[in-house]
Amino acid sequence: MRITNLRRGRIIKIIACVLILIPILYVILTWSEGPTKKAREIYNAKFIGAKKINAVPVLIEGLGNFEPDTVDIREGPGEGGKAYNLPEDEQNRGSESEMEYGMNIVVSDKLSLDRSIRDTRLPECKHWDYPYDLPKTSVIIVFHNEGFSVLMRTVHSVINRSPKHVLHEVILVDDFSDKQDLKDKLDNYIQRFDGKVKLIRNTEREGLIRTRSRGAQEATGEVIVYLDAHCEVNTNWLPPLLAPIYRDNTVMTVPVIDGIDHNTFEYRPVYADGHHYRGIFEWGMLYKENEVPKREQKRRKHNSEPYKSPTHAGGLFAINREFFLKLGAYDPGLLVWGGENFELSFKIWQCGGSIEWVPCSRVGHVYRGFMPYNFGKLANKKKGPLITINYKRVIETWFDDQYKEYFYTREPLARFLDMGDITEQLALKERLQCKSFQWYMDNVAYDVLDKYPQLPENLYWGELKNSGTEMCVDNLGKHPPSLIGMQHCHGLGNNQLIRLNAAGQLGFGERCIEGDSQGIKLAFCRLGTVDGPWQYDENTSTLLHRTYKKCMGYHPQTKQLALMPCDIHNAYQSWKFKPIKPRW
Ligand SMILES: [Mn+2]
Repeated sequence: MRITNLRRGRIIKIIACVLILIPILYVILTWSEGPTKKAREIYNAKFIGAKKINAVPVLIEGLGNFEPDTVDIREGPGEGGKAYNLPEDEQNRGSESEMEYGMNIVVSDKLSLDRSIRDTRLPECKHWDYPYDLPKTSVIIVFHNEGFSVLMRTVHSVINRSPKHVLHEVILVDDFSDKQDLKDKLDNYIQRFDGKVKLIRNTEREGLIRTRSRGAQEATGEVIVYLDAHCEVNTNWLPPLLAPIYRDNTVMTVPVIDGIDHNTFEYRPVYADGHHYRGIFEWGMLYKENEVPKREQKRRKHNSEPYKSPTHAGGLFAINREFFLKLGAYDPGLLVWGGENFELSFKIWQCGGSIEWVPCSRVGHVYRGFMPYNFGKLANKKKGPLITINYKRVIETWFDDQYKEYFYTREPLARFLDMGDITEQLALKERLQCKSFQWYMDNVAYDVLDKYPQLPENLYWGELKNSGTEMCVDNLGKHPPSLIGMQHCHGLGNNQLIRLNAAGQLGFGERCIEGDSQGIKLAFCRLGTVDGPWQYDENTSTLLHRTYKKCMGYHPQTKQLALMPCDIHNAYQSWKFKPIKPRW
């Protein structure tokens, strides 16, 4: 009896000791995280007593701690994110500015730089408390010949809608613009921000990718946020973007993008209410989005919480600066624009980090009608399409061999491109002991193969030449669905590069060729399939549509391509795949 009592007493003592030791150990272990942690404690001290501080966001009953107390109600053109239409006598000038900038600068000039926009967030977003001592942030905005008012509205929205103690600086990086109003006028204008807005300029054109890396070098905040130069950030956009990085500084976060119309500057959501999408890709490295799969949805308690994403569109994201530089920033061998979003994404995931999209952080972005500038001298240095060169560097560095084949199947000419030297990139991958692409596909991008299955090899690829006309099948640069036609063979690929794969799919790039009673059409390939109805017979040179049991042929009277009863003696039904040899 006594003995058991004694034992019981001892057990209680041991438990008590353990209970006391755990918090002490916790403090010791977390203390060793270094000076940033200590700085955080100081900030915390200011806020303690006012509200409980949590390392992770907490959903509360009332308004979240960073929410503005009042809603910004303003009157005037474009206020509330409404569309603005020019009076008739200014419409010509407006159209001209659209030709010059890819967006209507005359409209933009009419709207206040401080205009209000619709709060497009889920209602739940207003009720999150975030850690008060979020990391100091540098917002980096790269621009080249941007419209002055569009650029400045981006800056105004950041200043107006970010917590002062978190926004460390806004860095404008000018990639060698030549527009007059981006010179002295800009220097003078930013004086009003009392040093919070800095401007640095390239002395020659570097391209978006290198200019962004330069911004990261010059920034002094703990976290950097990249924005395009034609954005408007929405209510309380920054804290939700920073909270996941506060928790874990290897997380890169991405805001959900809203659209700003390039003609009327109307602000409106791109995505259906309450539905979440994430970034994926197809095997030609075109960026795609997919509704967040169940597996990822289920991991979260609330629909407004961040979710993991395989990749991102490229322009807008937040990342710990040290982590970004440790990953080598962007591969300096990437040229101008394109593929850098994939490079960064694969690198982050495969080398120990992760990407989260943040529904409560909304940023409006002007989608331009077209790219209003050329690549200048930058394009002269390389032979072949710049973007495909970039993709090749990225896939040769980060893909496993099996997946590289899918890319070359989809982009057969890429094999012939000179991608430059990737030794440094491979060394970085080795040094950081990054995981395989297979690991990434299994654990992160597991929804990609559902939408874009592995590609069967090409049985034939090149131009498809008709013996009767000596002309080549050409998609005429149109968007699907549309009839395709014939043009003189030019041997350059582009709109004449056709592939027939081992599963009978005939296509241009990511598009498919289909045939029916109306003719031969360019069509969207059915998601999740890589097969098709076509069969080429080398002996008879005919192209059979197996479903309709008819052959593809040219109709000399209508000058249209059509499905017709097969006739092996008809030269207009005789086709030859002619390999393309790039001239770069
Ligand atoms: Mn943009």
